[in-house]
Amino acid sequence: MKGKLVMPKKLSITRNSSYLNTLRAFSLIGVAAFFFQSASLGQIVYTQPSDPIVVPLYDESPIPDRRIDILGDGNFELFFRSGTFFSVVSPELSIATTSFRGEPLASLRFVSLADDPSNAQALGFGDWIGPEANWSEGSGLVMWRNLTTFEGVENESWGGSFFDAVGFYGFELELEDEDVLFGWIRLDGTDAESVGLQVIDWAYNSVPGDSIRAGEIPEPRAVALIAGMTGFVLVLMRRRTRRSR
Ligand SMILES: [Ca+2]
Repeated sequence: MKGKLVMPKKLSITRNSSYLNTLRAFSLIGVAAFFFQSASLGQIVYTQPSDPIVVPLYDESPIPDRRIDILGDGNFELFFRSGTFFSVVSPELSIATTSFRGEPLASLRFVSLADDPSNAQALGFGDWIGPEANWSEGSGLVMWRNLTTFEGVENESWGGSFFDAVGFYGFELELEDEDVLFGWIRLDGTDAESVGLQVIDWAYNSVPGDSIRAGEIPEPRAVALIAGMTGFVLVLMRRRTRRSR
């Protein structure tokens, strides 16, 4: 009850200063959004080829279109291939093992399974890729197929982190000045039996040493700015509604 008597007097003063506050807060939010974008999300460099890069079963040797130029500088950092190892155990039994691997062409490490450094881990969307990950060097297995032939009867089996899955291959790329960049490559093994392994897209954080989340892509600056402004206007409207009551 007391408040009701005081309110009309204060209202005009509050309103004037609230307009000033509006302007101040508005510009502050804009500036904050701008810097937030430049400091974090704006540093992600994303590449999506027009078509997925397909690594079929029984790929004999690496060919240029399966090589990945992560930085877009004309040099390839790694390639994905499949290769088959035949072993004849006895006249009745033979085994053909095809492995799909990521092969570094630069100083590149990959996120591996915690209990098996030869296997690449299929990271989930949003997983952090940074210094703390399980890093392994060299060739990383992403999926495999075993074809066993026993007395003329074939038995096929598949496995590996990316088999029948879409996941993120996390990498750490060491540059010439020994700075490191973190990034991800999206691999699709859902059509492994019919198509093979598909390289969908990739991204890296261009700030050396800064982590990236699996699947993270650059967010347009304007979107964040508009989101910030919209939120602020909503708060303002609520305040006004409350005051005019
Ligand atoms: Ca490159």
